[in-house]
Amino acid sequence: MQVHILTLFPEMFQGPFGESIVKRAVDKGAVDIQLHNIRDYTHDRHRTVDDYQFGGDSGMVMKPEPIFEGVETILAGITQLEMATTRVILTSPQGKLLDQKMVEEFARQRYLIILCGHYEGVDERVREHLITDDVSIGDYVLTGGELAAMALTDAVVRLLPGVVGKPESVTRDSITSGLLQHPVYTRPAEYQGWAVPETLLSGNHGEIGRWRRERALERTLRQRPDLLSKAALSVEDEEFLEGLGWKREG
Ligand code: 6GU
Repeated sequence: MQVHILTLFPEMFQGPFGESIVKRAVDKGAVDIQLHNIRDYTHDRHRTVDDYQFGGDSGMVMKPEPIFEGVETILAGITQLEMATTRVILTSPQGKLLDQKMVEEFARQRYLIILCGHYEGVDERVREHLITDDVSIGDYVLTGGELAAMALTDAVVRLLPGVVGKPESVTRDSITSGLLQHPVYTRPAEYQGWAVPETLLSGNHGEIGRWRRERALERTLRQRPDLLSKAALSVEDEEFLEGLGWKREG
């Protein structure tokens, strides 16, 4: 997969992409991440990327010309057929909330172009005529779309074939299954007088499985009850949750 990121601050990406799993994925050739400075697509002496907004109001707006030129330059290296399927993603607080389903969809593409929004926003003609997906990573405001682009890229890269060791560590993890992850423990079996739950040391895989499922259900109910309506729940799961005061919808 090729990920092209258009940003005013390409240096911000060096840290997160230069370490750990993303770095390994790049080194292995599972992903090719290319950073493009939007300022390189300006032609005036001051390399202007923003301007005042029509209609007044404070706050600068990202100009359309460098963004169109940047995206078009990237697209010039992509065949016609693939161009039609290339996603051009804008990171902005006005975007659709990113979730694992969207991440999985992005991970199936051959090319992603991510435009990092800034200032008060980007000229609406960019959104109308260039962007295929407008994405936010949560209901809070960041100083720019770079951190969101990093989060999105990281989540996509870990799904690419061969990047995370075992396929089940990707499919069985939190959220993918529709529930939050159960608690996990490692050695020592007792630390400062706090013991690891006995069931986990029992060697009884049936009981361990049930313990994990129940803890995942319990935790999801406490922290993210909204996830339960979409999770695949068995009759036993529902009975367990009802014992904790949960009520089925509808
Ligand atoms: Cl994508 N951009 C900004 N500026 N703030 C955000 C965001 C994006 N997602 C959540 N907050």
